[in-house]
Amino acid sequence: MLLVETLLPVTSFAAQIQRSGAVLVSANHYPNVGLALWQFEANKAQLAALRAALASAPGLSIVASSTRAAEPAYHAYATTLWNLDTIDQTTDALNGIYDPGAGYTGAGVHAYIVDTGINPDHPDVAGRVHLDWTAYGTQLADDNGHGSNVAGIVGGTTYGVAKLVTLHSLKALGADGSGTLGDLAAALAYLLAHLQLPAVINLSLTYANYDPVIDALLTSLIIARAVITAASGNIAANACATYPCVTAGVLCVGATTIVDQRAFFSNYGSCVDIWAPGVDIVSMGATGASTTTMSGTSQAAPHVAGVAALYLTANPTAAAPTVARAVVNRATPNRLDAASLGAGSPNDFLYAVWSTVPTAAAFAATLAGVGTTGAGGGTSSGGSSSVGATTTTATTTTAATTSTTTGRTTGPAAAVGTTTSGAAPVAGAARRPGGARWALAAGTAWLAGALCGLV
Ligand SMILES: [Ca+2]
Repeated sequence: MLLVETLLPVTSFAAQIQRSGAVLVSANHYPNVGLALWQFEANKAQLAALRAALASAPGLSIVASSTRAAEPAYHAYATTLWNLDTIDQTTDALNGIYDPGAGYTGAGVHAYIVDTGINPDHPDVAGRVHLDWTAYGTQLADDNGHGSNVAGIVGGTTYGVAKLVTLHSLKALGADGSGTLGDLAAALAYLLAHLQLPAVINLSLTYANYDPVIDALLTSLIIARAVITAASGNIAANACATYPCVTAGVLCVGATTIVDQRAFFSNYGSCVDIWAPGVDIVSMGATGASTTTMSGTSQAAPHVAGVAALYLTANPTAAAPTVARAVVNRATPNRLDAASLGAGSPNDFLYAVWSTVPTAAAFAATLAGVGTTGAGGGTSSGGSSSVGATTTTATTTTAATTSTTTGRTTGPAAAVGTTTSGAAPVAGAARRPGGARWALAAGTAWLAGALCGLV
């Protein structure tokens, strides 16, 4: 561990990190406890440049690990992402933490993303992506962005539900976000022959008519112990007419908003099994370290896939129907605005916690205090501005597809604000800067770092 004292105006930290060439992966500010934490990834040269630039600041620290981090003993992630924040609790009062519970990481679980491809180079997933199959010649990587956004929700280190899952891409959808039922069937047939367990399969796509071949393949995959999640569709209609969501054994997922209402575009009804966040979801983009913000039941389904992967972390030999039932049974009942859900819909919202939820004090205790002044009390200047969102966003507004083609189910963005800044503070947290405490999915030439301090 390296420790460097720093002194720069709080508001310049994010820019300073980016000027050094390092990749800023998150920024969190907890003004009522005087704590700010920026997480970044940098190579050695970038870290040296950052260290030099911050060389004269007391009360702030850079903590870096020169090796790929081992899985932390305990997982509680400070986050400004509302979608992650909300699924580890039973109300919509966000607390700035996503904590699926100790040991629940998705490590060892294979998550298959049948979509437009996955960006294998994004630092959020680098080293954990396998580009298994494509229906598009030599085009393996994501040429659309939809698949990367979806994959990041399942398993991104920053953006994801199951942060250590192994991701597999099956590119059945083209650059325009649509594909043929034949290509979907081919992808599923490939999966049936090459499935590695434990496994989840996410299908953020819909088609309008029953297809016996695809249904048979899905059933076979479920028997083979793959847990399958699918988007309920984005046409604000009864999901019982939406395939493959309606296929028996497939977890059919509807989309909700930050205020616990059905997203206006989300399909609904008795064929929906569970609800999950699906509006203004920030995740990784198709190129480099870019990010995208997308809305749709396409974004809701991978949250459920991630929670299933968390369950499989601890229950790797469970049958797929057992996992699906566990996920639905674990959901928070009657949390959502019932009037918004649509006729026949269950009122069950995804809950990601399979073990004890920690107290805020327990979370604070896991932070490694470094380079502080006034340990246990700290100093707080108060009134510092919070760091803005760590992402460059682009909202995708692709509508659902119909008829005989399959298509991604990212729908139009709703007019609901994001929570990428001003996250609720960690109540009762000690005034101590945090340390690096996440698993880094980058190569060995990279360092994980956290710039933190009292503000
Ligand atoms: Ca939370």
